[in-house]
Amino acid sequence: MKQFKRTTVTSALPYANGPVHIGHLAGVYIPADIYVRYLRLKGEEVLFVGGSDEHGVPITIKAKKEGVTPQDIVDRYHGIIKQSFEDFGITFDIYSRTSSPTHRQLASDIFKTIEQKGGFVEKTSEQYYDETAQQFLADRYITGKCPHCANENAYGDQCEACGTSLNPTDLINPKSAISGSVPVMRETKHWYLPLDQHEAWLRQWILEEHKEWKANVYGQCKSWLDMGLQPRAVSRDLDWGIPVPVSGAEGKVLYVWFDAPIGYISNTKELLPDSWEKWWKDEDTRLLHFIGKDNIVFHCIVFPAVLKAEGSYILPDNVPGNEFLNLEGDKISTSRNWAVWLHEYLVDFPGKQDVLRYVLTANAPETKDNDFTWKDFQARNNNELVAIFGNFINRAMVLTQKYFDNKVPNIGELTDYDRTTLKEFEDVKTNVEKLLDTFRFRDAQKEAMTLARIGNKYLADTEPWKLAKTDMDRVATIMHISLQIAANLAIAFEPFLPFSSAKLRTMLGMTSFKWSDLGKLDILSSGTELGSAELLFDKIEDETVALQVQKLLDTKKANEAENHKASPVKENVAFEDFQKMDIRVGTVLDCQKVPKADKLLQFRIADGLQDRTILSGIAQHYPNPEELIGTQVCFIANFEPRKLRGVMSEGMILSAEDADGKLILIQPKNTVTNGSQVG
Ligand code: B3M
Ligand code: ZN
Repeated sequence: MKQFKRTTVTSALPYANGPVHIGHLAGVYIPADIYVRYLRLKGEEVLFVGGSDEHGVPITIKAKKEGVTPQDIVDRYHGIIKQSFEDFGITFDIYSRTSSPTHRQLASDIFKTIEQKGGFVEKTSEQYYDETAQQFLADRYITGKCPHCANENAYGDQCEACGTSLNPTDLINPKSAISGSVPVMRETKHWYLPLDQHEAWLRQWILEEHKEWKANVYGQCKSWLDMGLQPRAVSRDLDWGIPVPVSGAEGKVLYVWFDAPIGYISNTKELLPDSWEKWWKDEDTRLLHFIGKDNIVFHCIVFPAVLKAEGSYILPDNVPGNEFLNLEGDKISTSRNWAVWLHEYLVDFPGKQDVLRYVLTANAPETKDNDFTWKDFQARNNNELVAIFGNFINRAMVLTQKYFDNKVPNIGELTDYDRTTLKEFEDVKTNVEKLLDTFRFRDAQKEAMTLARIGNKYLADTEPWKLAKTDMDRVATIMHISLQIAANLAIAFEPFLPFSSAKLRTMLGMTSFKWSDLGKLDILSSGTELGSAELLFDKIEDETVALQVQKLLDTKKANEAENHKASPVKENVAFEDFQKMDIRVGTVLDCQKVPKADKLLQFRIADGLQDRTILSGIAQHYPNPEELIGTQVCFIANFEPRKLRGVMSEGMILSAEDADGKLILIQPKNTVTNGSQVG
């Protein structure tokens, strides 16, 4: 493996059209920050670059919706995002923005260089144009009827009702979202990056020379390359962005994905105007991009092709891309407000940044999508941070206070048991390093946690509190070792839980510390005065997480109410057809869950004839089925009988589906005779 002199770490530039949430943190910023902190602790030369991505169509749409300028939008969210990262201890060396003058200049320069080298292809094509607003329409700005599901409000790039991705020309009755007028086709010229011409070296570089990339990243690259690369337009007809810096390009801006990754370089330049180039142009620099899975193609294929076409930049050595984090089983969504927003979390859990960092790392979507649940958050806090980590530190501190006047006691003769314990925690260092070096942060954190487990076991096995009456020398050795384990924890957890590590270092009187001390037994010298013992973590109660769950349920309800449009009315039916249906009322004689079927309830219905059994898939909506006994329901009496789970179901019970998907039985308000027909 090549030895590098320094590392440039970038993390995806979030769009400044909304605040950041736990998905961003888990997928990109925490892993990047852990890695950077680890390198810094090892004394390596590293630069961590972040910033906001302030161009692109979604920002202009949001601005239009709110009646403000795109600049207003990005100013607002850039501030919020930057603050959230600071609050969560993401230690960027610079966090700037793509609207900065340095960035505009550099992105323009790079475009010009490529253009002059003949690295683009110019092509004319037909695109929708709004004659009223006098502008070309981005895909998102065109709405119309979806050819697949007939949704009237599909967008030019996607129908959100059926999820199909579309081209603007697929839409039936297209309309401009800006003026409402019917758009016309008009010719427009764009600059294309001929990715097809880059395919050969990209194949060699990724598929042959970077087999060590994470399987999810490598796999996605491979499938793109295997499909064959197509030229990609790098300009757009839009009035928000960096103007295309060549003549004949009036009204055109650089495509957001062309300029955004250049932001990594511009932000470095803004921070280090005189020495930025060594971070981007020196072959001895290792470049790493931390990103989420939807950004893989841009960082592994498009941006490297841009850099290669320009000619003076290094390419990434690795792109540790993650999958997605879901929230309570659903995809996180900014527009549906289905998220845990970082700024809101801090209002509800002040000072608990590390708890979230810990849980998100423990659950990081490193190889597949993962789920964040409040229950898991609570369990990991209570059962791991409080019960293992916090408990060990607290015992070590309290015992030292009690027996040694709050000073690190002298170490005496080691027993075999001590030596076994020490060996175990020396191994932890090797393992944690191996895992961090290969971007396996969840396992690395788990491994670091074994230090606390070792510490707890050591105290439990040696029982210093029992020896205190007979052998204070031995107690001194035990506490000396325990405090060294605590100091090891402070180092090992600095990358993961920086706030708690700092607190712990103060408690242990550690003024300086470095990664190379990890695994050692002489981090704290005997006689060192300890600080006062504080709780590192505290228990999170059921009520607290219940409130968060309720908050999400409220969001869900609000979304569903907003989105639930009654479905279109079906084709007309003739009266005779309706009459074929025999709908009746009956009284529930018995109702219970069908064993081993989550959804089914088995009803016994008095129907005014010989009674009947009907199975109905509403069990999840009626958790106490016995409460239905004695009430009346409506059912289709002549519904073809069918066997379900070995039981013959003789009819179908009617229920309505509420906006939130809940099924509610149709029940007459006043009691009617069993067997009465509905019509
Ligand atoms: N803003 C997309 C995203 O936030 C985009 C990343 C740019 S990285 C140069 O997912
Ligand atoms: Zn559709």
